[in-house]
Amino acid sequence: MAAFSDIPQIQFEGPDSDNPLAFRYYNPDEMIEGKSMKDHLRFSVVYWHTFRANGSDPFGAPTLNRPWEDGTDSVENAQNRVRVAFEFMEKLQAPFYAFHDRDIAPEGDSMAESHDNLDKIADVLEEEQKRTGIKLLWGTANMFSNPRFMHGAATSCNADVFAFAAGQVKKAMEVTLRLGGENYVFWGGREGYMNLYNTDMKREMDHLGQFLNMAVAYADEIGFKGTFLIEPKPKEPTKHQYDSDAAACINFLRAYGLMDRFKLNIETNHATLAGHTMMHELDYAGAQDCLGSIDANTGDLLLGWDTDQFPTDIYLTTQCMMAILKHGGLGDGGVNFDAKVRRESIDPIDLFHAHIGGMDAFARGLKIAAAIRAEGGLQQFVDERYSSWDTGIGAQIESGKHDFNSLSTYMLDKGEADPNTSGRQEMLENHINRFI
Ligand code: XLS
Ligand code: NI
Ligand code: NI
Repeated sequence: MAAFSDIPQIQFEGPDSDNPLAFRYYNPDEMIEGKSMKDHLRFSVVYWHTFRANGSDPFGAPTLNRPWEDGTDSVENAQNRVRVAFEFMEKLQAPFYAFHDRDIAPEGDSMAESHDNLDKIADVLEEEQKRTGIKLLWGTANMFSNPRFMHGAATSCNADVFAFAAGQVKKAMEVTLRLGGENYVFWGGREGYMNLYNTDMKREMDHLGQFLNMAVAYADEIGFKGTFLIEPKPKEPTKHQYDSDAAACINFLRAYGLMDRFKLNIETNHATLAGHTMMHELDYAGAQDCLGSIDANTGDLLLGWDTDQFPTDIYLTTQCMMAILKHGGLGDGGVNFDAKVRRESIDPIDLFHAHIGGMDAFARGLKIAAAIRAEGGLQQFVDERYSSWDTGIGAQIESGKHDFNSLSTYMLDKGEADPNTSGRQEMLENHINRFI
């Protein structure tokens, strides 16, 4: 039954190891800024890509060898897959995982049958969580694959679809609670529009706000205390998604009174699709006290869609960790690898190489970011750059002691504003390179 019997548990062997099945940088118990790497990073494996992707794409058939699959959509096959998943995560030393309801259990012919299937899989998930100590980072409901959601779920033009979505999220929240999930995610898969001619945008957004408030009310009813997370993405599958980027999501949450229960789950490839860097999205969310968790992956500049590749770029992971450390860490969130192996990487062992690479890249980013912070030169530069706000007129403005009249008088008297300092961008880029 074991699917990976020839693969040992992955261990930290240090940067000089030439073993491809070892960590060079991820050393779970190593302390950084007073916290273990394991607790900083809270790595999570996604069920959908890692255990459900088969290598098919819009142009071609499945390619991936997954010998544990029996080729059916049975509950039994799904239960067996859970055991394989936990064997994998245990060998990888991944402390968390995340799922959509439809990744873990087959959808039935009715809502009742789907619920029943979910319960049968949750039984095995619960057993395996107990056996291994691996925890659920978050659960979510897939409200984008089934044709009933073609016009959206909470934003569908059809009220019955909204009702179906409510029933589905209710159940997904119950399963998440049962499995001790620390968060619950909403990614608005089709919550957007393809064309404004046929769309009542205001009505759709009001419905989404109402739906999320119902989720909060139900969480209170059943005692789910985890954080709700919205995952911004600007497009794909729809042309425009209402949760398009961090700023749009936060505006939405404020408008519908959801700020105290929701944070954001920021995904790298979604940030770049929105025309932002990941660091920007993290810093923006952090600045608004909305940084909840991250979906760690990367896109490809030459391919303009959500390619969900494993992150290996040290600059990217360093920038992520600089922003995350700056805002006090991920709390109950984690570094969730919403990433998939390429369809040409067909062997089960490729799943190990992919995750090891992502974990090492983030561990390295964490160490580099911590070293940059410890050295302090960058922060010192930023502090000095804003020092006019620390005393005199700047400090008075920040503490609310001025208005347009007093500032106008001040400047008429002074004559000119002279920000005679260099931004030193090139020097700072060189400074970062010293630590990479
Ligand atoms: C798709 C999203 C999705 C969410 C969970 O682009 O990243 O996988 O993370 O629904
Ligand atoms: Ni994601
Ligand atoms: Ni994505």
